[in-house]
Amino acid sequence: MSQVETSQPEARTKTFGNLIDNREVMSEQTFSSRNSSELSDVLGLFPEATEEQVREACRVAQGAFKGWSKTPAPVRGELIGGVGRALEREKEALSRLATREMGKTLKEARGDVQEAIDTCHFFQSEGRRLYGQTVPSEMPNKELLTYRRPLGVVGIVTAGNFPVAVPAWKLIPALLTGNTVVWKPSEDAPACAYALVKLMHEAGLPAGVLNLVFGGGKGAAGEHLISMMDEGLLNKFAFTGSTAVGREIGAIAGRNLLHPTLELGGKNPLVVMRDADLDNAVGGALWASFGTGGQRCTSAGNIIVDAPVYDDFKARFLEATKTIKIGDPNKFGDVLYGPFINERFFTRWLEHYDWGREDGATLLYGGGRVTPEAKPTGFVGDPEASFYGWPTVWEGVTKDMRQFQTEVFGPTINLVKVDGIGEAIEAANAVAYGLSSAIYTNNRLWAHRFKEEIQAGMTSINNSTTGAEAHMPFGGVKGSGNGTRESGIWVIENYTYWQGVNDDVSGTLQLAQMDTAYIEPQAEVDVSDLFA
Ligand code: UN1
Repeated sequence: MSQVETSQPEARTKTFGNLIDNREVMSEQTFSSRNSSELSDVLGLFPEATEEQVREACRVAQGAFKGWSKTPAPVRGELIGGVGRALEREKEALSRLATREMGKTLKEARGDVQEAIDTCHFFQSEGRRLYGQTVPSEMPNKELLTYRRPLGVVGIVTAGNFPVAVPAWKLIPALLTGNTVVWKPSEDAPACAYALVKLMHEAGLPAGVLNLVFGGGKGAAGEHLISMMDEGLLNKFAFTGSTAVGREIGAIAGRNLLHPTLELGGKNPLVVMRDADLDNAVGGALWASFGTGGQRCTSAGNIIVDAPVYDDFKARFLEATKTIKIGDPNKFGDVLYGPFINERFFTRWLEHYDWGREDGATLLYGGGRVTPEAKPTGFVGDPEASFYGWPTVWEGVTKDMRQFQTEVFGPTINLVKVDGIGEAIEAANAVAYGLSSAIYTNNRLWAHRFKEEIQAGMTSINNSTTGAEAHMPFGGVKGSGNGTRESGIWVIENYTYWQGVNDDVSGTLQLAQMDTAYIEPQAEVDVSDLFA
């Protein structure tokens, strides 16, 4: 969690710099990164990069582009393999740092780091592919070829909920394909970002290829980096965060004719049909709703339950919700979720209680902030050490309600009753987002219809809305993004452009479409005449 420094920090608190041209560059203003579960624990002080420092980082990345883009792709791939090995070596330390800094459980933090390792493994060998095509020409003695070329300097801004995996989804393919980078990580996870970049530099990235600038978003380093598109210093932008900010980035990128990667919000539906294995569905729904305290972009937003099993599902789901263990994941290994990543997310989440009451939904369980006086039975530790939220369940939620439509990014879920697969799909599609989705059913036709008709970039059948594997296309439709995909082979499209090459060795001017020597057909053959 980040905090603007007001009091004098303890003398032993270390101050870190931006990493520009592989050198530590300090800024006058700093902010602190704090343990999300215990706000008195400071991890370090990080710089608020100035506009001039961000500009300098972009210029440095521009300068490093020529050398890096000319480095053979298999050599770049081997370096990425080295990053993967460094991450494997430091997996435990980095996972513990992520748990301390942003508050996810250690099991999840290990998954976060593993996703980055998987990404390195995938792209290590992609350095030996990055295939282009040889294409037949319509002319003799002429060859057609296609090449993937890097775009140039990539500006990257990421969120704090996946401090290692989601940056790696962008950094690794961007670098592998020969681009250079300026990255502004979330102010909620600067320590993880610093450690990640140090490991990437350790693997041998030449100076200036990957630059790290710290600071806030609005009016700070994030906005400065975005504005570098207008200064012509960036050739690509990649962003994970809110739909509102994504739209602004899209507009600025658009007027500069750049195609940004935008991974934005979600209000992901999880459907439970009448024939579902209810134990499996309850387990999946519980994890999708409350895992990471609901602070994944793939967390479930609405659980859409088929009428015949509604009461049964609701009873089991509530029973399971009441026993969830919550608390400081640094101290208690078996909690399902920890604190809010920051106070801002907590405050925004609290608002939805007013929406629920005003819009006429029914609160089945949960009550805002966990306090010493009011805590769920499964809460362990000191609730006042940070911002912890009750697992919250609503019912009677309908499509017109704000909490049905809006991403609340916290441990809250809505139960929505429907009748049959048609109504279930209609409800699932009735939001302005389309990131992830899930259905629990053993009816193959229903699963097939859901898969085909759901408006979402990702769909799970009999599994949670979360948990995309590192080599599958990640991204959404509608308000969840602009159609770009991260991960696997698909992401390469977003960090390269195609160059088509005509190589004419004929020694004469051969004009395509005009000089092409097509073969003239002979006289027409009438088959019935042949056998008359
Ligand atoms: C995110 O919340 O921004 O599919 C990413 C998942 C994870 C990634 C989530 N692999 O839940």
